[in-house]
Amino acid sequence: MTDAEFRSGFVCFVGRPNTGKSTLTNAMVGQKIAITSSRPQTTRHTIRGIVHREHAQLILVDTPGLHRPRTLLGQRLNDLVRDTYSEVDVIALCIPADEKIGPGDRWILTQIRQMAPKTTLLGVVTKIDKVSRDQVAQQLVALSELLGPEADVVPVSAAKGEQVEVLVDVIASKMPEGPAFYPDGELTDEPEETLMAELIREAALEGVRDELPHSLAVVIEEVLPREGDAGQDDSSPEMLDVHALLYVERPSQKAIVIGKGGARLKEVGTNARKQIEHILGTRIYLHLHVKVAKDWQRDPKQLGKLGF
Ligand SMILES: Nc1nc2c(ncn2[C@@H]2O[C@H](COP(=O)(O)OP(=O)(O)OP(=O)(O)O)[C@@H](O)[C@H]2O)c(=O)[nH]1
Ligand SMILES: [Mg+2]
Repeated sequence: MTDAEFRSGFVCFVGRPNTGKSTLTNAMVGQKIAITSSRPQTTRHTIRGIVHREHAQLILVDTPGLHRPRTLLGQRLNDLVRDTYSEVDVIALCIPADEKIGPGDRWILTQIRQMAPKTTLLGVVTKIDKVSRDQVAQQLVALSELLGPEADVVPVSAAKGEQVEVLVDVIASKMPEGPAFYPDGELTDEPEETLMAELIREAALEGVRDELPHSLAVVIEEVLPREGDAGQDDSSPEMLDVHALLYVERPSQKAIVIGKGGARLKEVGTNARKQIEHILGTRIYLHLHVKVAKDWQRDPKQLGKLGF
């Protein structure tokens, strides 16, 4: 038998905030490249994850959750997602198994149909470990009715790794024939500084409530090799000094992020450092500073400075 044809292409995961898009991206890639949290609106830029298989390469585009925007940041994120619709081969609409399909989901579908009427649409029911089999079946039917008879619907649990490989196969089958876009082994095109900033933000999101998650932004200021640390031994691992700024919108938020006697910030630093070292394979020393950038989510100038 001759080699089966190689397929490659782009798929974007879209859905309301908190529906498990980034967790699914990580599960399919097999490594954490996108941060996740129980707070909605965790993802703030499109993140490419690359899935390598013998006969296919999939480029997953994880996108920010979509909802009616309340700030300029929200508007910009929505625009960003709409822009990606036209650049992909498949759009996968993610709906959690444990929440009823609602107006927010229908609004997203309308947007997809307007922006990319010809793009292959796929339904994904996420978080199936949270409900009974019956409820999964009901959600599959409901999603199928929403998307119409042409669209496949796939149930998946990224947390438990259930059906992840099935989803890879289904998406691969919808990709055009063509060569790989990325070299073997490359799992993302995220710059290391972005990954670091995101892992710090993820650690800082842990345990904070209400408006604060939305008000947090992280910028890496400087990454410097630690001088003299290598000592005489050339084989000793490199050490990096990473200087990061955590932006919040109000002084009261700064106090929360820092915590009593700096305890919270220290914990954030420890957690983020472990994750960053794991991903980069390098020892790092994290210097975290918290700054107030008043109402940056609504301020075009500040948004620009923060990269939005
Ligand atoms: N039980 C369970 N929880 C999940 C699963 N997938 C994601 N979650 C949880 O759902 C929450 C949201 O996950 P994310 O992956 O950050 O969701 P998202 O869609 O990327 O969210 P935004 O970036 O804000 O749009 C987190 O607390 C995850 O741990 C799953 O398969 N099972
Ligand atoms: Mg996300």
